[in-house]
Amino acid sequence: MAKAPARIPAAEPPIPNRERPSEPKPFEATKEQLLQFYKDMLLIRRFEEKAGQLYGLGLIGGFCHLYIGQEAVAVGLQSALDGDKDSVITGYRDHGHMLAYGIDPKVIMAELTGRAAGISRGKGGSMHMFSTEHKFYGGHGIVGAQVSLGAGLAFKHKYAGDGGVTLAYFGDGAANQGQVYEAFNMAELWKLPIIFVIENNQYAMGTSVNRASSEDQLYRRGESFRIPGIQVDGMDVLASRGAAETALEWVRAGKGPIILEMKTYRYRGHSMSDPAKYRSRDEVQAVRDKSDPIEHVKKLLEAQGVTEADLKPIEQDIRRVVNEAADFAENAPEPNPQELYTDVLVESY
Ligand SMILES: Cc1ncc(C[n+]2csc(CCOP(=O)(O)OP(=O)(O)O)c2C)c(N)n1
Ligand SMILES: [Mg+2]
Repeated sequence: MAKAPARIPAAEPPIPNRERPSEPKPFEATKEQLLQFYKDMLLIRRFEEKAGQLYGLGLIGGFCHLYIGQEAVAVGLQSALDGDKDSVITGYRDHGHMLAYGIDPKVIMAELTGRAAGISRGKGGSMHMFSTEHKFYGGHGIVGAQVSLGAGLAFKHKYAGDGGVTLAYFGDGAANQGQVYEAFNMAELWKLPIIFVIENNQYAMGTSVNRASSEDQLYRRGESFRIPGIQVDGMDVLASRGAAETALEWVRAGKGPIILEMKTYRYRGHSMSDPAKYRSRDEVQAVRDKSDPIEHVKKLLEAQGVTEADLKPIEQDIRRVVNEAADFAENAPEPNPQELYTDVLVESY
């Protein structure tokens, strides 16, 4: 029989001295990079506005969660990834993450309208889009499930020794889900290469983060698991990109997981069927006026000599791309009924 230890070891001090990631710095973008951020975020904004219209016309069925207001998070973080190695997984608010990869808006919009040409062959819809080609593993409707699946993706990166890192996005509401903490524990224990990204948009459906979370500083949620966390201005694409670089450096050095709490805000309701009665219009307007991520980059561009007239053709071009995507999504054929029987059983990807 194993002998009991002679003495229970002394407890460590409440906050042990641990190595911490360095303070992230805002990304220093060239004019070209700033313009690219502007275009990428504007494309998401206009795409989502159009998706909202198509939903209103009855062309999109099921749930539809828009990403308007949160554009700087996906664009800033994903711009730092290595597209050949790194993987991404998120929840149901996923259109922006796909667009940030540069995936053709046509196949994303066609997925929303349930057409065979959609990126998940019209069978996933708004919440269940995948692109294994881009190492984008969904699109998940079960709140928090993507976090444990993300830990699995990170396990695969480590097991295969492929040098990849997983970016697993989840919301402030999902941060109270039990399986998130099981994933945290295993991820730190096995030093998995994963960045847990909490998109704190202040609300989980109609419940504000302060009403639902005893610790509302969500970047601290990894403390009991020895996972460091950083709080980031998620309305600032340069801060987002800078934080991604710090996090990637930590994870790629084999130090295990890290948490990024991205403070952001969604302008629209939780989904298209939410009348948003739990907050005032003034609250939303105040954020738009003060912290809009696209206006922010526009100001930075203006400071570099880019004028309203220079930006106009960009806006027109984006509107054209989005309108073409909408036309395509409206006119493309629906899947053949036989497709009900494909992609059902496990296959290798
Ligand atoms: C396990 C589970 N519980 C409840 C729901 C219903 N539900 C859908 S979204 C949501 C709120 C999640 O909020 P948050 O994580 O903050 O993400 P956000 O919608 O703000 O992006 C809830 C409770 C669900 N889909 N899955
Ligand atoms: Mg939320």
